Amino acid sequence: MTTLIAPDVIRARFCAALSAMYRAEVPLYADLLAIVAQVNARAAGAAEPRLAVERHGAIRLGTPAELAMMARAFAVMGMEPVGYYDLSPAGVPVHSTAFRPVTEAALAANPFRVFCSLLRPELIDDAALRAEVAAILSQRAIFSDTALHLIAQAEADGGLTAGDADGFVAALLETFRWHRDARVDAATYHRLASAHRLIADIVAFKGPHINHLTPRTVNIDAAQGAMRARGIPAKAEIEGPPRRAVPILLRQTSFTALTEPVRFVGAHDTAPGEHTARFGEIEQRGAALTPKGRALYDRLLAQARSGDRTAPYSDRLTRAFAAFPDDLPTLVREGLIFVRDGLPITYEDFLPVSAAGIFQSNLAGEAQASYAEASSQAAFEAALGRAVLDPFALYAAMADG
Ligand code: OOG
Ligand code: NI
Repeated sequence: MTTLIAPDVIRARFCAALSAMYRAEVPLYADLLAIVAQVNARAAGAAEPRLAVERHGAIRLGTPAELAMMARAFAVMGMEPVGYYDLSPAGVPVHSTAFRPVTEAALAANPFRVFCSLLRPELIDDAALRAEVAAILSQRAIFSDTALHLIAQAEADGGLTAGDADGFVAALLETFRWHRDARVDAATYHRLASAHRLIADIVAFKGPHINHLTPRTVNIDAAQGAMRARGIPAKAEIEGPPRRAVPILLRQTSFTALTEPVRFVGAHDTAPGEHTARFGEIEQRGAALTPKGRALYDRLLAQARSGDRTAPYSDRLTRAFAAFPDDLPTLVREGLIFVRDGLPITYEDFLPVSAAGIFQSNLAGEAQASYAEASSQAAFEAALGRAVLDPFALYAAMADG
């Protein structure tokens, strides 16, 4: 009898391999990890075992077929699509889900998740460019034959043996690797980029290079300060709720994406191109909000963002969130957070406004116009080949009564 490896173990191996690859490819990310480790070591609660491993990464896919296969690859690692995020109101032509472990045991074993976006070509106005994008993407294969074979084998056998799990991790890692050689010439790249820089990032390359990884910190304000002190170009604002006594949801910051050399098809080595995509991020997580709490969060965030523009954003945010209770008994009594045994349940998902802010800060100079097209969870799920899970239902199942 052959022994199959637990999906949690395959996910942990994949996360470790991805982290090692990204640290080698993006040395500034290794610096960021060192800063976060220092900040966490100084903070109370540093003994927490899950702190050292990355919490998430992100990729951007071009076609429904790529998304459907990626969902099968993540399933081998015990990761399911949770939530639907429409980024088009923020002027980003993608919609997304998060592939993540969904049970408490799986989250505790290894919390790694991937924010995964799919291009919405219907948001490209120019019909000729839209056709060109479809033609370019129809010609690319982002998974190796070995990866495809092992995904099918895992599905047929209900898992992978130790040796095959290692083969799977190594093969899938190639899909996430950066490629300096673009698949298009410089003129095509610039045509894509002038429609939207993100379209060039998704379409012009051999695969969906991992565009960032994100360790967890217990003090994001200190980590942001430490980044600045080291001269790392930190994003202007921390995304999400303000600093609070009882942290809620998710706060995030990042260093802005690096401009890196690329080689376009037919280009001479004397005229290198460049592309800006890869960055590093930090996150701090707090309590998962109930639908009632989330509605309050969304309302107060909108208030802060639309408020008096002459005041600094952080002041507007603090002022708006004065209306969000900040002590555990009130949060529980008013039904704003999910709790079990008196403790908040940690938020394990993402926030669409924050995600848009992370995208935008890495698209320097990109206009912020929003797309008028309606969101399309049904189209996303058709591409995915299944429905996404409802995050609120997952938290409700973990909570008391
Ligand atoms: C994903 C941005 C969203 C987050 O942490 O909210 C994200 C991307 O840039 O592809 O990762
Ligand atoms: Ni992120």
